[in-house]
Amino acid sequence: MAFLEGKRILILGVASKLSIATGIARAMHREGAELAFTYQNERLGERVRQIAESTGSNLLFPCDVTSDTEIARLFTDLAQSWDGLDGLVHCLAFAPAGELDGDFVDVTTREGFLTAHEISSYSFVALGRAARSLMEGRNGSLLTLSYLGAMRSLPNYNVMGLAKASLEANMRYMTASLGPEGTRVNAISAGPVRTLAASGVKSFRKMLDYNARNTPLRRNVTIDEIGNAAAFLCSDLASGISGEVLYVDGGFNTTAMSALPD
Ligand code: NAD
Ligand code: 0WE
Repeated sequence: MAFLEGKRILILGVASKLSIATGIARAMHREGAELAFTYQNERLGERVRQIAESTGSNLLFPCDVTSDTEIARLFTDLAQSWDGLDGLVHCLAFAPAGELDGDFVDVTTREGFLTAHEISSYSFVALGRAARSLMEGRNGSLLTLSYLGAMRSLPNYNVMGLAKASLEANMRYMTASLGPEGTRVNAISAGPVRTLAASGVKSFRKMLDYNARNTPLRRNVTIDEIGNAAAFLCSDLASGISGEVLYVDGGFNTTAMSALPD
């Protein structure tokens, strides 16, 4: 198959081998893409380097998305190796821990709201702008990762739900903006996965169990399944798809009641 042969794709958001970005990198490498990676800080650099190497890449750049300077430097550095870019995968989010534990109305602060939206939504358009000239006219593709908490409320996801709603709208506005120059923009709304970001969340195991029991497929999704959908969306097989939120959640979002109770 190798439907990403000849594509150069930048992946942001690898933190460990469990990261959704790692599953995406594996699938894209398998389909023949050339990959580059970013890491948030030096603490994560070594681990990301190993994962990059396992996908045949030695292109590795620091980028904390709260810094305009680091975003700008990322693309000047990347342009030293690549004269164009075909794909960018935005696989990062953050809200301060206190925002994700307790009653939404009680725990949501101005500062936490701003941080969540800055890192989890604003960064996508900031990266899209910085990547624009490298991607223009190549039928390239931008992809971000969302969650059902953008559309529905659930316990503790709180301000992250607002940030994901913003991210999905951001994706649609970027679609309108970049479409005329041939660039597509999409989101994957993934079911819950045990990653580093999730391990910081109280009762995440319970949530995974609830989710598996109430999903049409009766199980949770894997980072490799999310990776396969991501590889497809960034490939020419998806050349007619832009502005879309693709659910990779075993069908969870489509049910109002998964089965009759006993
Ligand atoms: P993860 O912890 O493996 O990845 C989160 C990444 O965000 C890390 O690599 C971290 O370094 C990065 N990050 C945070 N703040 C940053 C900053 N200021 N600058 C640069 N990078 C920063 O967790 P994950 O679950 O793989 O998360 C990846 C994406 O998938 C996120 O957008 C998350 O919301 C989304 N998502 C996760 C799940 C889930 O259940 N795990 C489900 C749906 C969507
Ligand atoms: O988007 C996410 C995780 C986002 C996230 C997680 C953390 C934990 C550690 C953002 N910021 C932080 N900050 C931290 O300090 N998911 C979709 C996974 C997730 O997180 C939840 C969930 C699900 C599902 C938090 C509460 C409830 C459900």
